[in-house]
Amino acid sequence: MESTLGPRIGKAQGYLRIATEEAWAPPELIKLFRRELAEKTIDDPGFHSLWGFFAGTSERGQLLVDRIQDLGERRLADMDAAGIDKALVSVTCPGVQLFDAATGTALASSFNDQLADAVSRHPTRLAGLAAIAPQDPKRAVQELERAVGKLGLKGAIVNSHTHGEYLDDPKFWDIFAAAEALGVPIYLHPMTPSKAMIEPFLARGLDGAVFGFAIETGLHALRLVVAGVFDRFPRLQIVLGHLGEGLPFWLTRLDFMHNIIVRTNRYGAAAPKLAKPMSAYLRENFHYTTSGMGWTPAIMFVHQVIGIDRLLYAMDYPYQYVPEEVIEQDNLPLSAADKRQFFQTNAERLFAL
Ligand code: 1DF
Ligand code: MN
Repeated sequence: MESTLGPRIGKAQGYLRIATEEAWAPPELIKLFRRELAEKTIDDPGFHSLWGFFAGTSERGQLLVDRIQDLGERRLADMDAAGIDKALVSVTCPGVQLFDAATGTALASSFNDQLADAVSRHPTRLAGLAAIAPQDPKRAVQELERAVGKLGLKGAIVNSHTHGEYLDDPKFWDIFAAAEALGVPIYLHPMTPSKAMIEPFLARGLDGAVFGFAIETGLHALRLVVAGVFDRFPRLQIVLGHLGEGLPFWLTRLDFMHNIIVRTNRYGAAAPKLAKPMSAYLRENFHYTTSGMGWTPAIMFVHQVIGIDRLLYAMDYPYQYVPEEVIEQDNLPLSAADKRQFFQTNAERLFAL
């Protein structure tokens, strides 16, 4: 099938193209990132390794900084040029999770107000996910409820670890309870590996989106599964980008090995017996987007082992603004019905667009 990108061309294709992992940085966040890069008061080696481009003057850095702040004409023009009808926007990683609890909580509500305001100016082109600060779980729940109930945002984004902590710790579970009750998903977006495991990645420049992101975030997702989060919250939906950070490739091995672990009770309460095999949760409680992975064989593998109902399009603007990848995904060897689910209706259903 041919593809012609351009404004609103999705309609001519028989589907709208909805991109679901699209980054935004409020100018205030860029200012705070730059201050932290200079002053180094926060002990997060991954942040200091990767985020230099926000302070530097490289061509890629400049382009990213220009594009990522915009929620108006610049972004819409780039969407038009790549044939993207609607972008589900979220604050870029690590977002408000970099800061202390009070700062992160205050920033989250300010950013959510700003995002909702931009959506109200371009309601057909933009939708948004809420920023929340897990550093203060109680306030995070309140902000999620406000952002969804009052501002019309469509769920929340969490950028993997928060100061080295993972959401499988029960102190965070009220956030899952709230998301489940509201019927909104949580997008588990990558972050550089936490301090406890980043060193061997840093030593060879593998900590960022090249690989470290996937290890950190895939681990986080599996920690949720084996902790029993989805036995407790069976309707909770987690969204993973980058085609699930590699996890769909692991389904049968996870089941085989995890079964041995729980049968022999090797880790006691840390790895409890679950109601279902690990793969069942990865099929029933997760959705998978193609952010940064516009590659036909990998997408078709996830289509085969997970299924069309949980596969969604994402670009990862502005980090991977590659219009050719939209053409590749227009030309996936899928039926017209599956392609419409992939680009449009799965996102509309999952995020209540
Ligand atoms: C990069 C990629 C940076 C993604 C990101 O946030 C990011 C990158 C700072 O290429 O450096 O979210 N990503 O999702 O792939
Ligand atoms: Mn991203």
